[in-house]
Amino acid sequence: MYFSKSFIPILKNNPTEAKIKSHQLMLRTGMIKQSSTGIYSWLPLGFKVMKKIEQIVREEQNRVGVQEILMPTIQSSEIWKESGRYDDYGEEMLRIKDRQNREMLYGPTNEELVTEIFRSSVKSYKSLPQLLYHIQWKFRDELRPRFGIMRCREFYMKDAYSFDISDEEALYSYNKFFLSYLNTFKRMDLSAIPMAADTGPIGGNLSHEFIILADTGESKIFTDKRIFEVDSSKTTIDKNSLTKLRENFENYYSVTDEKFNKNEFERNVPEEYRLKTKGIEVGHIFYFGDKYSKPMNASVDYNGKKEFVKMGSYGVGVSRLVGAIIEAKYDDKNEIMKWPMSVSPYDCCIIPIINKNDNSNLEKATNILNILKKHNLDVLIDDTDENISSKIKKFNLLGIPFQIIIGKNFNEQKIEFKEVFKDTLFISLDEIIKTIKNKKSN
Ligand code: 5CA
Repeated sequence: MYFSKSFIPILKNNPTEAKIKSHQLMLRTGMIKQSSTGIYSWLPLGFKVMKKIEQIVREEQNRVGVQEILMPTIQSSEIWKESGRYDDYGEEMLRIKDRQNREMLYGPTNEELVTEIFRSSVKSYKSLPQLLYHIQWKFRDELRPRFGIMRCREFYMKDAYSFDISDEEALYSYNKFFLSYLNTFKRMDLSAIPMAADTGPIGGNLSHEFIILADTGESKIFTDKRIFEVDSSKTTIDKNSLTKLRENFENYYSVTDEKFNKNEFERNVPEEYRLKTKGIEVGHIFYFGDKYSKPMNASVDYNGKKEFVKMGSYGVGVSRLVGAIIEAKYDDKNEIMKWPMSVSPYDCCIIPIINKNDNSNLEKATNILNILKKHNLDVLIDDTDENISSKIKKFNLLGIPFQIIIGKNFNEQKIEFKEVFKDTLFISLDEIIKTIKNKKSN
């Protein structure tokens, strides 16, 4: 892609309305554009990142056996009246009337709708467990939308739902999501810690938030530093291995502020391991048994007996993650950003120095672009006539992990090549391709 033809409307300065780095940078680099309060359009650069995040989330759901569906954004109020949440949900729910004057709503979450889908077709315990997910826009009329897409009104979420015959089986499902979330965030180069959390309007009594550390985060957290050392890499998806994994995490005190108890914290965590800090909630899982299945009569036949299914729900903030990754990866001091390779909008950029009346560097750059394309690398080439220092500044801001610079001493065997945050190298194109592909496959 040629920069001059791309739709990346970069702003000269940080927009003053944005208070935190991710919001500033997303507006500045033209990733998003606000359309009304807490509602955003996603422009190509932001959209590419979000779609890569979505695909990682999808692959990790599929890996633990969750099946993808797609439910609508607009729901009927009837099912919410059945569960009793139509009134409870309050002002956060966007309520709409259709032309027949029927009460509809824009879904803030989907427990009711998925339960309705389940109960109309699953009749026997032999079809359990059922694990279903979708990735869909949600709307919550937040009282104080802020920080751009971090706390907005319309956002993109992966929400999954589990249906099981017993508490024991349901906890097995819960633990599958627990592992799947650790793997999902790891693939984005994030270290997300599971923390015991409150259940709020979703309900139930078992819940974990997955939190990444960031000073600008909205969640206050209290944790034992040793939790960062817990290794999940050898966990398999059998029952015992998953139970052990959760125990290994739960050995360490780690809670959000709603669950915080000073005495417990000080009793359980030696002083040198105590960490009080802030974080961003990127995922949240809940176990709530028959909270929805009972009032909505979602039951199965279990050897002639009617059993209400035991349910859990599991959310990932797909759009929020775009901002969360920026908060985690941005280097404030040097004003440099590097996207993790797995979600980067482009694999590499080519920055030719272009002088008036001399297109030779642009031609060399185009040749390299065509070769990289053949290797399935997604490359952005800066064909503008800006000077080199402003071009480099621009790409440092865009955060594309690799830069190829084509200047006046271009040498095919020693091409100027840089990975952001690392030293400049002078290597051949083959070596460049190897380096980028290597990073992609990690
Ligand atoms: N039904 C459950 C699980 S599917 C549920 O809705 N959980 S939630 O309320 O915790 O939301 C799941 C995730 O969506 C959160 O962890 C967060 O990452 C993201 N999220 C929630 N509210 C917003 C918001 N206003 N803006 C951006 N992301 C949000």
